[in-house]
Amino acid sequence: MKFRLMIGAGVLGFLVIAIAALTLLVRGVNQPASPSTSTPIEQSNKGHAAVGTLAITDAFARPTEMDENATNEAGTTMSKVSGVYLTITNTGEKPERLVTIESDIAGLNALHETTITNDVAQMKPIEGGLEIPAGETVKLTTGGKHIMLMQLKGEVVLGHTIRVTLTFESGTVIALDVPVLMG
Ligand SMILES: [Cu+2]
Repeated sequence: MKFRLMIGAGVLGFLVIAIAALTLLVRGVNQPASPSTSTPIEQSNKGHAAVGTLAITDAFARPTEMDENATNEAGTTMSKVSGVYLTITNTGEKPERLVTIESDIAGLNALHETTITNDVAQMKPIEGGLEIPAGETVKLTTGGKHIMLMQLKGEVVLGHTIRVTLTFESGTVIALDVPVLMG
């Protein structure tokens, strides 16, 4: 029994080293000099978290992209942005409201809504937070409501995770690691 356990540990150790080496290799090839404050994926529960009667599922962020709308919003020239998309489920008996969003990669984290007028997609801030009615699920999607990451402190890199903290009006705080995917 003990012997078997030791073999298991040996194989696991080898796998961990092999994966670490591969990760280094891939990162080395893809981003030779890209500055980033996000961290590589290491948690298995990335994109999911639950506290009390609130659950976040299927969270993901998109890699950094240029945003033409930033010109209108911030009154500055085009800037780099990213978006976070996720599903919030409220199994409680009272409505909840997402009021504050923070992340380790952006200086400004805002709730946005994309609307299409005359075939032109436009984004505008959602004022007053986002309500999640009792017993319901609200989805933040590409092309719908979403979290906009602005004033980026570094690149949002494909394959890494960013740390996002959601604060609700009730005082519930949910922190989760959001994987960066091509959504
Ligand atoms: Cu937006």
